[in-house]
Amino acid sequence: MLILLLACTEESKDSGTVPGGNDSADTAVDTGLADWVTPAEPEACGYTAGSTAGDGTATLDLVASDFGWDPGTGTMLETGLAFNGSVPGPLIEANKGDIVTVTFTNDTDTEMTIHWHGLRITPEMDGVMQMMDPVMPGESFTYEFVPPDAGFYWYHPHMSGDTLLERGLYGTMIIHDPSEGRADCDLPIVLDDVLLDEDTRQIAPPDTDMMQLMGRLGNVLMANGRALRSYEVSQGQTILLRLVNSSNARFWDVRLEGHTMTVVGTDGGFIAEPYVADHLLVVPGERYLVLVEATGEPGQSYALLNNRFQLHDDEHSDMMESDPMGDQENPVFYLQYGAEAVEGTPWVQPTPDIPAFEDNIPATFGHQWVLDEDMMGGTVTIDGAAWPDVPMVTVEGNLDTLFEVKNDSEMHHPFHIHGNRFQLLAVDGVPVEGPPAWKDTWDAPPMSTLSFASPLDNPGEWMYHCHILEHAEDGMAGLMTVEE
Ligand SMILES: [Cu+2]
Repeated sequence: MLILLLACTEESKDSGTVPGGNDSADTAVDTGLADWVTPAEPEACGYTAGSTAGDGTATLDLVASDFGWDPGTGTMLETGLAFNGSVPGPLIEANKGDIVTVTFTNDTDTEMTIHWHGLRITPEMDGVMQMMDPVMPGESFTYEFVPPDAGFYWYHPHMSGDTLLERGLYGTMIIHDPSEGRADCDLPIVLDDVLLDEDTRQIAPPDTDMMQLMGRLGNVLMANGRALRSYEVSQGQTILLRLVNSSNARFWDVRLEGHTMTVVGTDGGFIAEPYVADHLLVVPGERYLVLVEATGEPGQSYALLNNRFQLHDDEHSDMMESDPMGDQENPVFYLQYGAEAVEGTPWVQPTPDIPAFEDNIPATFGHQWVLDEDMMGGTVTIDGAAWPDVPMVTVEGNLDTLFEVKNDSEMHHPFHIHGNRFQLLAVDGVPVEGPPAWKDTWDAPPMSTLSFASPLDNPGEWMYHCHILEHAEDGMAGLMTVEE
């Protein structure tokens, strides 16, 4: 590890891409690289449902292609990619139980599969390379699936994820429950960062082994593919923020200036008992549904602010980490209040019946995954190996089952399991607070053990992996067979 540390220090000194704070005193906006970024014109926020056909189907053509996009610097990204010419790609909306048909065409020069993150669908349609051939450049593949659960999900390529998501390939999905209420402003927000070369303002090439081991932190923070967006709201409205973290490695720790954030849902949809959060940690791949009552002053704007999160434990953080955004709180996007107050639509919280495992810990133990770093090899491992050598985990299906993730490394890892839904029960044996909630992605803190449970009601062969995309590409991934 000493060699790697030295390499890291050297890199930080030599690299021009690590500004070490903002020395431009006259910039209006205090971001790590504020002088690069121009705030966007305010855009409308409304209730967006409407693309469902209403006949039990939702159909979409999805084309990945080269697409130059502007993250807010005024410079188009030459190596940019997009679905249907927008970053994020099109919002896919359907009702739970609908037949969703997505005809995907790959107009890039990179083979890929598309993964529907969080959906409990069939393994054949899950979009991982173990279950399907990659869609080659110039070819198409039709995904067809039936989302069983209402919630907020997202889609992205599952091969070369570390480079393809960075370049712009991701999009969101809302699966509605027709009985659910609506917010005046229903706002899906993809939290992402991108690492730009300081001189060219183009996507910096993934360079060092250290970046691969640490995960790539960007120097521009974006909401929906652009820095410093602003959304028009009015005092009195209800706002539903649907947050998803598509970053390669950044853990977002966000709060909303001047407003109360009430968590009304998680990865697997709405929860029965909302709770207030002063700030919210959103790890790569994770989602939160946050209700905000628009109590701000007419004419004012309020920022969603992101705080630095240390990916390493205290002892190793200073040595290991260099966050180009610096240590300060950075604005991500703004809520811009109009001049008039309005009478908003009262929020009606859905009341899903989520069985609480915390009161009923399963007697069946499935598996304990062990996450670690192979310091000599400079890589990350699960169960002592890297993909494809991680041993297969086989568990009985349709049986309440307890699992553990034991993180023996000095770094946080966001752990994601495909195909089934889980409840986090405890960290180091201490029960987690809060109402029962369905999750497919969690933070595994350094030197800690997570306990979680699932009914395992979706059989098949499923991937699990760290959602730091560099780690996933480096082999921090395995397969679990959930038997019929
Ligand atoms: Cu990891």
